[in-house]
Amino acid sequence: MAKETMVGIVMGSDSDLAVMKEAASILDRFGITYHINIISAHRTPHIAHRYAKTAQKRGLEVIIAGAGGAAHLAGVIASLTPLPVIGVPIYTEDLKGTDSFVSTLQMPSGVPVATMSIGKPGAKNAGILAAQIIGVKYPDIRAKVKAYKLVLSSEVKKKDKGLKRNKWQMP
Ligand code: RP5
Repeated sequence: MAKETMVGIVMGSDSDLAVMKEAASILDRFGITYHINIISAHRTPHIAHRYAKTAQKRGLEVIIAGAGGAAHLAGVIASLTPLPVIGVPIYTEDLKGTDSFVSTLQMPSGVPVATMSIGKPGAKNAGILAAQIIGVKYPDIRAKVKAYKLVLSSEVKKKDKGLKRNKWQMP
């Protein structure tokens, strides 16, 4: 059975919350406990440092970090903890999130950040990836991830059946 508060979700601003909630929702679905914090790599660097340095001791197993623009939060945290860090690039008006994406993705050799796609799909996938990482150790969570994948596949099959009457369906 999984233990308490295994995932830390952090984001650079409350303006990221609508996106990062997707990670929280999917963790809820898997019954994985998490804490959410707003911590900025640029506006509160000392707190980001403390958060990362104490994360493992506080029992976290995975960290999900979302930020937009010059999105350094995931990278800074990854540089200070041995825990796996999953980065979520937040969509931005000016550069459509490509700024966030490249800032999160292009880490130097030696400091990986598992970078997701931009925005809500990325945040949701971050939650799923966190569950998959944790599932290596906890069979109950692994089973929930497997069940989730089955639901995804049955939804697609159902949609395919819905095409039956259309002439372009594969015979
Ligand atoms: C980043 O700057 C945050 O992650 C957010 O995506 C972006 C804008 O922040 P606010 O100006 O809305 O606080 O650090």
